[in-house]
Amino acid sequence: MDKWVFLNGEFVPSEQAHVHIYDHGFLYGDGAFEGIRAYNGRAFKLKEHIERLYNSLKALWIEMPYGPEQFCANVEELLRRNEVKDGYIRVTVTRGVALGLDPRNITTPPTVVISTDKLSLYPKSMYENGLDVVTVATRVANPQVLEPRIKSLGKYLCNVQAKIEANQVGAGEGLMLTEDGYVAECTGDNIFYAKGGVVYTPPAYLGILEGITRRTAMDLLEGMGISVVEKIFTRFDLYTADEAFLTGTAAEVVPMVKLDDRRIGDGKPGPITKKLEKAFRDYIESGDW
Ligand code: PXG
Repeated sequence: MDKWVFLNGEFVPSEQAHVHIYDHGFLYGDGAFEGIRAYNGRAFKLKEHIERLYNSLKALWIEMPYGPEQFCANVEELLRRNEVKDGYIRVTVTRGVALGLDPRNITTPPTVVISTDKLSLYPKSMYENGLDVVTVATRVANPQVLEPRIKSLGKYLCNVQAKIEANQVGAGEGLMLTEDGYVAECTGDNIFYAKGGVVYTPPAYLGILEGITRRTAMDLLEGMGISVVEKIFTRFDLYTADEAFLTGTAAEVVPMVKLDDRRIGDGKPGPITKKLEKAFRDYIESGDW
């Protein structure tokens, strides 16, 4: 057997972990997910991830038959069974099974899948040299249409489209703007820049995902005596910034050295970014999270 998967209340061998063809997640993108990192056998910020998941489900009106504590216990049990040390945990919850979009037709509990996997690490050069980012045409969803704070499956169609756009021009990431042209976030990362020793990042209400790594970075920066201000800004602020970086579960903290072919600062990872990368690494190693 390859490994265990948690599926609808049971631990099953991965080759037997199948989801129904009429699952609402599959048919309509009707569900929510989380991507979590495991470090040294423990899920990083598990409580925060599961709290965000339950908030997503609440907003989507998907009712879980058990609470977040039980969910966390299931994740931890899966980590033990699969003997994961450093890896990736994928959590997916959908509304359940029914053909037809009317949720009243659903007769099953929500579909719950938890799986673990190896983490495909980014090349070391990405951290050493920094990322080349381009602005993509695909905008983040307008909160009047699709609330971006819900980590919903359906919303990620925009992010996949944005990633394709970035790939097509060979960029490391795609910068997504709001409909009004304000800087929102990248396809799977939050964005920060520093100017005059102060760090800036867009506020959550602008229409971004409230990243768990974003919060961690903000706390670590404040702990180092560096102010972090949430404000609305445009690409001009990034073009003329001293330095910039991205945060996310997959990339952790990664320098961003170019936007739309303009060098940011001197085009090298900046001192605040490097300090934060080290603080993040130390924080992970401390295990005190
Ligand atoms: N913005 C967006 C749009 C994201 O999808 C982040 C910011 C960073 O949030 P966290 O909480 O990770 O700091 C994300 C995170 C996946 C996957 O399966 C996607 C994310 C994280 C982990 C896995 O592609 N997105």
